Amino acid sequence: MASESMKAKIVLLGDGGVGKTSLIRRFVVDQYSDEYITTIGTKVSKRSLSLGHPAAEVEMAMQIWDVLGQKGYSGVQETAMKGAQGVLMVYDATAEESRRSLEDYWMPAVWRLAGRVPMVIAGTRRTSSRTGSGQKTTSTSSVRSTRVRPS
Ligand SMILES: Nc1nc2c(ncn2[C@@H]2O[C@H](COP(=O)(O)OP(=O)(O)OP(=O)(O)O)[C@@H](O)[C@H]2O)c(=O)[nH]1
Ligand SMILES: [Mg+2]
Repeated sequence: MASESMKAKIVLLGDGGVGKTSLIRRFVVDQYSDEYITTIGTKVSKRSLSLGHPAAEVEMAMQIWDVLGQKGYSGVQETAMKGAQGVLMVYDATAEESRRSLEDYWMPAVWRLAGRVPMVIAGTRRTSSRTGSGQKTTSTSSVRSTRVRPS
């Protein structure tokens, strides 16, 4: 059993539809769905991990905040950002606008509300083949991430 325990508030941010909720669902319950239901307000999930060497193991209890990405809902987004100890910034690597949004909107908001907390940037990439009717039949994806050190 872990000898120490830590808690961390982690928040996922990025434009609407970039895949934040999908990443959380995969991480917390190991499930995926092709359906897109925008997050209404915020949703908090929990997952604990044991970190470190067996002799000095730390139990990390993560409170993972998912928030809708659509602009104009700054109230709920600000509540999610306040007190965050880590941020996963998500953008769609096939939509340049969603990457620019991280620099122009999401990062300045985090610096203002949570300070210079550690951030990881993840670019999601969608590859899907569609039938003539436009229905998605297969899809795969990958996630690329970059760590941003607080200065
Ligand atoms: N092919 C593919 N589709 C994905 C992937 N991740 C998310 N999607 C699809 O992208 C759509 C939007 O995903 P969400 O995870 O709901 O996006 P979100 O960032 O939470 O959006 P908001 O809650 O509106 O801010 C859904 O239709 C997902 O099925 C992925 O890795 N691969
Ligand atoms: Mg969502």
